[in-house]
Amino acid sequence: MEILKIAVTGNVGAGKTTFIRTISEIEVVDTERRITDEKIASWKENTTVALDFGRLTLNSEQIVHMYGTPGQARFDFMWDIILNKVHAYILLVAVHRPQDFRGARRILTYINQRVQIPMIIGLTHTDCEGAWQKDDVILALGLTNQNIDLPVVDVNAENPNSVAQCLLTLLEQWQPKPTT
Ligand SMILES: Nc1nc2c(ncn2[C@@H]2O[C@H](COP(=O)(O)OP(=O)(O)O)[C@@H](O)[C@H]2O)c(=O)[nH]1
Ligand SMILES: [Mg+2]
Repeated sequence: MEILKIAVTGNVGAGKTTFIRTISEIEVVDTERRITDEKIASWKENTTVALDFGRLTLNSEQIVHMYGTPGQARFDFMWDIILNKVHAYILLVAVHRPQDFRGARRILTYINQRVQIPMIIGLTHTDCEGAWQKDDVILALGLTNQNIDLPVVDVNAENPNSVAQCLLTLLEQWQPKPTT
């Protein structure tokens, strides 16, 4: 049995917890807590303090394990633990919140400096008011000038088909590695 470990990362509110909940066949370990940061609390009640974990059976030989990274900076140490374990990752970016693009870009740089593994960028909240167009997000994330060639797909974290499609696109880039 091969276990494909995938990190689901992105800013607070990008849709990580929803993404994992939508596709997981087990109840996601609930690590949500009420937000204590007043700025964020004005628009979001809960955040992930430790990590979300979900599981998806692909076939008789392969299972996907999904780890959602915590959004708040003081949990950064969790990142290194997760990054060292996973085989691929998904960066979710809420395209209606351009003030978060810099944070997404930082995440991208952080990961690329540490690991070379398959990745995909999932654009969430494309249905929301103020959503940026894909090409503009790609520019804002600096993907073109860093010569980073990776799939950028629209994904609605609330929609099982959309989440499955995003995972499949990621799995297409898979280079099987022995699991540890
Ligand atoms: N309209 C819309 N809402 C979304 C989408 N993706 C996630 N959400 C909602 O955005 C909110 C924040 O998502 P959450 O999973 O908590 O974000 P996290 O902080 O990254 O874990 C939740 O209310 C989700 O239901 C999307 O593509 N479109
Ligand atoms: Mg969350």
